[in-house]
Amino acid sequence: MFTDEKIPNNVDLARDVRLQRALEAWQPSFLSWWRETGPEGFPENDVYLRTATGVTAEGWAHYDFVRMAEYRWGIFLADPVPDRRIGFGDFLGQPVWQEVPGEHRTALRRLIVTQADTEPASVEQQRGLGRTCPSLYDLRNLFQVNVEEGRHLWAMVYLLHRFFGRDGREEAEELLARRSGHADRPRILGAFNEPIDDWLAFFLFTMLTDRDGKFQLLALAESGFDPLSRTTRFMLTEEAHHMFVGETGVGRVVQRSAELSRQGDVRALGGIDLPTIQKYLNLWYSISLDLFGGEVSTNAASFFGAGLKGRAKEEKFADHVAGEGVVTLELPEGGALVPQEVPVRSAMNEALRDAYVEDCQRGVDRWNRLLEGAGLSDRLRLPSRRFHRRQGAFAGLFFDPDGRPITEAEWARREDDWLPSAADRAFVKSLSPRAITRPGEMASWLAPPSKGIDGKPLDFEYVRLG
Ligand code: BYC
Ligand code: FE
Ligand code: FE
Repeated sequence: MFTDEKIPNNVDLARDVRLQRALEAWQPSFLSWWRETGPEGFPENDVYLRTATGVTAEGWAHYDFVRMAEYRWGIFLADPVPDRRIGFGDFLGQPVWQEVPGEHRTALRRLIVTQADTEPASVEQQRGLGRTCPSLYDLRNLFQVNVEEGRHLWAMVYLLHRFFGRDGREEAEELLARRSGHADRPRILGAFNEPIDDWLAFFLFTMLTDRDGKFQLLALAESGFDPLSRTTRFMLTEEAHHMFVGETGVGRVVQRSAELSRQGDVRALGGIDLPTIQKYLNLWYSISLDLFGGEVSTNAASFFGAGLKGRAKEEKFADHVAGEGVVTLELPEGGALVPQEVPVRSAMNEALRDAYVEDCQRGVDRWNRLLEGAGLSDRLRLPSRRFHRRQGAFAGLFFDPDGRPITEAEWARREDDWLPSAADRAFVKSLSPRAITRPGEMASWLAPPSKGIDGKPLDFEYVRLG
């Protein structure tokens, strides 16, 4: 039996007995899923974690030592906007929905389930990383990300239980039954079935794949279904930290790589060379681009028309109906890239991808300033969006990182120059034979962060090992 105290919430859970029962029935399954597929090791350790205890701009985060299994996964919706109206699509200007409109039920459930599925998937993917953490600070950040992805699952399961009746409850069970990378019951989207076997992959995942999360959540925050909008708006405040972990994580690897390159061979000195970092970047960027779906998508067009999923920061666009007009996309046709006119609504995935690419570029620019500051002329860069795609118009075709079409034979010849090879992965793994858990100590291959968490010093015991 849980109470408001055990599950912090601002949805008046105590007063909705049916919902409370449904969530109570789901909670033990969640906890056994967490034990089975959540972070390996450290189950009894106190971790210095932030917990959401409200939604006000200041002070929603409460920091304290908690054991992860006792984390208070809460249910929070951002405050309602008075007289909120649907901001785009065919129902532009009508009051937002507080209940699910019957005709949009299937589409909405599908959007929510797809979003929900990524949250536990990422926890599963990151399960083993604690065993090779580069510092106690990083270990704590990993666990922070993990418990918050767990909370994001709770956020979506709340919507399924509260608004979708029996099939919502069934979907909530399924969310705990699928497994990342499983042959028969994999997670829904490609990126969430890829292994994250080392911390360089973790940092690129939180930089690039959590950033897909940011843009998908921004698009869902525009939704005419108000509970989804309010839930995702609050999730976005947590997402910022995940991307911070990724961007600064890669930045620290780049920094160390630059320092070591002035002393000699980076790998021999225990660092990760820039070409290897670039290959990891190529991999996780291309996998994450796939998460936006096809360049031309009737799904996206109908989500938009129905007012279910908008564009990131919809208010910045001039035309919120987008009922007519075309955009020109360069798409493959008969072995060449040909400019094609696509109805604006059918190109909504590409519009969201554009915003994402721009945001990624800003992060890469910051890494490059680190390289510049270290006096190096080498730079990192985002590959072409055509490179290594498995979804959308470029899937099944072959392009080099500049986006030039190549043959399959050339791809096979060059793949190991562009994506992490088995040897690269083995090398990165070899740098972390064990967890580094002495407070303040850092692995050889990354620079210390510029500051600690919540004003604590770098040598703070973020995870108590005693
Ligand atoms: N992998 O019309 P299309 C996050 C499927 S991340 C596998 O082009 P659509 C997080 C598609 O389902 C944010 N399948 O695509 C990050 C469709 O299947 P059906 C997650 C894919 O529907 C880190 C078919 O291909 N949130 O929060 O316009 C850690 C044709 O699709 C993929 C969301 O995704 C793929 N990559 O767009 C933790 C938001 N891409 O109908 C958390 C909700 C497409 O033929 N989801 N397909 O069976 C959506 O809005 C849409 O489902 C998508 C796809 C944007 C993902
Ligand atoms: Fe999340
Ligand atoms: Fe996240």
